[in-house]
Amino acid sequence: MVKSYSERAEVHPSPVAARLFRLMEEKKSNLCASVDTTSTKEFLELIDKLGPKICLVKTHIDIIDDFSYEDTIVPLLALAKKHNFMVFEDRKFADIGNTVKNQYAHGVFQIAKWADITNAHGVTGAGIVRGLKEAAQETTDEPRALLMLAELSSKGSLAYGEYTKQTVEIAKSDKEFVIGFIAQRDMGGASEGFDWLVMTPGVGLDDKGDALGQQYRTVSEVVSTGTDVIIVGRGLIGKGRDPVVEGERYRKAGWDAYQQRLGKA
Ligand code: 5BU
Repeated sequence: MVKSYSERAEVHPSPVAARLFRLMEEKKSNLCASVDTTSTKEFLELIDKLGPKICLVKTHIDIIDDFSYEDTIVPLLALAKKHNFMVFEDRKFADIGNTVKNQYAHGVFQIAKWADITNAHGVTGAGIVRGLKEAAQETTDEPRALLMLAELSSKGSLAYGEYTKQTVEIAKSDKEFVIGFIAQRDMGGASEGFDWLVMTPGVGLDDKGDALGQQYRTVSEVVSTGTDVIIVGRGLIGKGRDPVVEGERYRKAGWDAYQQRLGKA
């Protein structure tokens, strides 16, 4: 039986996952907006428009030309409060534990200070989880969480088979800090007591892909194969699209697909 987001919130060992599940239920949204834009002004304007429709904002903070903590992050956090969404920096850490510890907490972006969630590749082994967790603990009293990159949406991705399996093994090394995966489908774990969140990029209702290897699946396809949170970028904010209209369209599609998975629709 598929459990509801609120049932999962009640017993989840991670306060980050529990909070996310609760606000998903409150806002009736499993939509994460990937706001891949290069100016702070546009970034904040789009997020303000999409805010009511989403549970999560996914950032690539290093693509913003005029980034500053004061002018980019402080207003982002104000919008997160105003619209009640959480923040996920799609940093894709991929180095040894000691290096990612510095990359997560320091430098220009200081990701550990403001992002509720970030993600990491398993390629360097389980030390990456320990390094990131230490950085979080040394940086802030706020709860932080990690997603492991088990699968990717792009054509020709090398993350499959044994690589994916071993990445899932790494996730088991920390039940509280690792809340789940970026993946294209359910990654199991329930029989061993894990309740992993699966977030899925490469979701689009109008396009099949792009010229650089991206591949899109529909909302109902991904939710039916185990996705908890749909990640949508250009489907919401691409050229010629109205983010308010598309935000509601994807929110509704995601919520309807979730209801169907629960057997309620
Ligand atoms: P799009 O505009 O919906 O194609 O954007 C997808 C976003 O998700 C973009 O920020 C990518 O970096 C990110 N992404 C992805 O597309 N596929 C993956 O497997 C992973 C991340 Br991991």
